[in-house]
Amino acid sequence: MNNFLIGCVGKPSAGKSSFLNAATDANAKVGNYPFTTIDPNNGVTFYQSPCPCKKYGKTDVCAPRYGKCVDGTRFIPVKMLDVAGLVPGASEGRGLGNKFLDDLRTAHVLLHIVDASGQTNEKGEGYDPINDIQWLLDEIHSWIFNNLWKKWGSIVRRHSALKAAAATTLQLQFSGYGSNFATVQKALDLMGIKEPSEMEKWDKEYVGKVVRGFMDVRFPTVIVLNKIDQPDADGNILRICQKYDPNQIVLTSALAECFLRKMNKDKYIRYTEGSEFFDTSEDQTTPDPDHPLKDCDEKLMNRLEKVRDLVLFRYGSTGIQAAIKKAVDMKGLVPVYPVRNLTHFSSDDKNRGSFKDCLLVSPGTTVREFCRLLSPELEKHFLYAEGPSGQRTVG
Ligand SMILES: Nc1nc2c(ncn2[C@@H]2O[C@H](COP(=O)(O)OP(=O)(O)O)[C@@H](O)[C@H]2O)c(=O)[nH]1
Ligand SMILES: [Mg+2]
Repeated sequence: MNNFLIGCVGKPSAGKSSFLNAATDANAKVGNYPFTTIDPNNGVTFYQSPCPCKKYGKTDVCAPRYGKCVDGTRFIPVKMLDVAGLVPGASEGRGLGNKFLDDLRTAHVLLHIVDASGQTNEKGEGYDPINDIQWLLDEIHSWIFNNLWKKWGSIVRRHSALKAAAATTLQLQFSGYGSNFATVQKALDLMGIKEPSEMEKWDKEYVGKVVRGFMDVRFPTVIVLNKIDQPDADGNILRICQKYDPNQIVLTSALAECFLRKMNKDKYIRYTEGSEFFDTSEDQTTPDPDHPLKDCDEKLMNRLEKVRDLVLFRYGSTGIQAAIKKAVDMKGLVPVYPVRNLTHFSSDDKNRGSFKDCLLVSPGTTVREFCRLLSPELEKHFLYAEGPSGQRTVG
């Protein structure tokens, strides 16, 4: 199954837990997923992608083993983690510093949840959320940089003695942050650092820059501006979008999504995750006998209208699905559907159900590597793979 893990980080009260609730399917039988432990900080969310069942006319027999397929849209399960405990000074061991850092190193992409309304800070006062983005970068940077810099002398001596490549030397130091050689090499390439790297000449400032370059590759981050339903959010959003790359930013209301999901579950409305609309019983011109809706009282109607006006109408959705999509897209992951039979697109020899499995993989993953992800046994006997139009791939 997908090992990809999205980590929610941010200041206390920014809305991390709410986001996790809003994004994860509380109704799903969590134990059904091979990778979940049932604890409040973990969840399974879904990346939505067009399912190949539509293209190949198999919608009626599409049978995902995990996740679901709704009218040709595949909901691919992705793990999510609430990386709680980051407080200012965490890198110096304050708050839940170490637990936070342990969690952080398991995540592949970060969602930085920011309270865009700037309602409260640690001291319970209003504050400017624009500083939060730099603050998170600084916290992670201090953590990695301080560990590296205190050993820098001996790192460089060893490096020179072994005449090692910079990527080899740095990967030894960075492996604890869940990095691999390719990650470090990519960071060095992006910074234009070539061999011989002359690491001996790097000063404190330059090492700091290298750490920053490494962070960009190792911890791609989506900036999630949360609490857009709050009146003070507008101005802050505008300023943050001017300062940072808008492509990195998603606007959300975790609270609105939690509310809409609950109303949908309790059958007051019909609402699909990610949608711009929902229907109440009043909106349904012809009631759907399969999904009868209860009538909303005035108080409920007012709350729903508010969500419609302040969130859905203004921003097009609650943004939760958009944030998940951005996180997966930021890593460039692509869904791959392994099947045993190219007529039925089934996974067993009795042709029961199509497109059972789906894995998100990095571009450039070879078919052989993909086999290893499916099972080491399969890789041992690997000869070639065949695509839907009969093309064969051997490596
Ligand atoms: N108005 C509004 N409040 C929110 C939103 N998301 C979270 N909150 C509230 O912010 C507070 C802190 O949320 P929580 O998820 O516990 O934050 P965490 O400390 O980052 O996990 C709670 O009172 C939430 O109800 C949102 O989108 N809009
Ligand atoms: Mg929390």
